[in-house]
Amino acid sequence: LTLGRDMREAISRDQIIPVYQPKVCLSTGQIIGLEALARWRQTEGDLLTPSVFGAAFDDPEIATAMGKRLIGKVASDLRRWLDGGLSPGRVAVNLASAEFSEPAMADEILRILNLVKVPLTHFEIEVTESVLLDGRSGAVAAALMKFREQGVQIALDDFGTGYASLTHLKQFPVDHIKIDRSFISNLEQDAGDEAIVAAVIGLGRNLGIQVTAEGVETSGQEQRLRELGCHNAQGYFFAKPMLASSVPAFLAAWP
Ligand code: G
Ligand code: G
Ligand code: NA
Ligand code: MN
Repeated sequence: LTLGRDMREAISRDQIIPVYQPKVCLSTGQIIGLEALARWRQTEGDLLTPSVFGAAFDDPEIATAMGKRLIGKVASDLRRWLDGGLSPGRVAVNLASAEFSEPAMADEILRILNLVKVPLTHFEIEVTESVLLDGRSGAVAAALMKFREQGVQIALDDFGTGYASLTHLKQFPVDHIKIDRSFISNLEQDAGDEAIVAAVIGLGRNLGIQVTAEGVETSGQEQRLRELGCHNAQGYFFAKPMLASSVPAFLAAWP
């Protein structure tokens, strides 16, 4: 309850902002996109992570309000970067289950994205498997189809930690799979983790779905993932999430 009040206030004061973490193509080394992650910037300048306010994503009204604000900022950041001649690739935004409870959500988000006149193919939506499972799956599938018809791609996040993942790949329009970082951290030491990662990469390749490894922290992990044929990777090894103001210099300096 206190969190709800605090978050409404944070939203109205425009304190919910995106930070951006790059995604890298493992075969070319190029930046293929950025994931936007929500942060709460308090008056003192501290950036709080969703470990403090993430519960607010469970409340349909607050989650929707935060999501729209964030997406508006993401869209205008992208507009500015493109105008500056930068190539940030596709920018992904996370959507929580609660945000799908509002029937007009997809149309509203598409409207916000269209305001900046950036082709919708520059955007991506990330949802976890739990979003697909929560009893609103018909509404979720309809919303995802609507995004995809407009060129927005869909990523299935934290893949491998949910249930019935393989059915989801048939039932929902999925362009990307993101392998949960719990399978990556011991990739080089744990043969079981490596087998799972290799299987997911094979699945993606056979289904024509791009696979991204999350939470890559070492060059050894990056190398192994490349050998296994993983398309893309994201993690502290490449870059930590950064403020929008740091993105241009980062992109310019990237080899
Ligand atoms: O950086 P990290 O602490 O950002 O994120 C923690 C968790 O919060 C992750 O599971 C991430 O997907 C989720 N998260 C981060 N930003 C958003 C957002 O804007 N919307 C939703 N729904 N979840 C987010
Ligand atoms: O659930 P989702 O995958 O959206 O959340 C991504 C979370 O993982 C965010 O909290 C982000 O800050 C964090 N993260 C990103 N890269 C790394 C990494 O290399 N190591 C660890 N431990 N966390 C990471
Ligand atoms: Na995500
Ligand atoms: Mn994830």
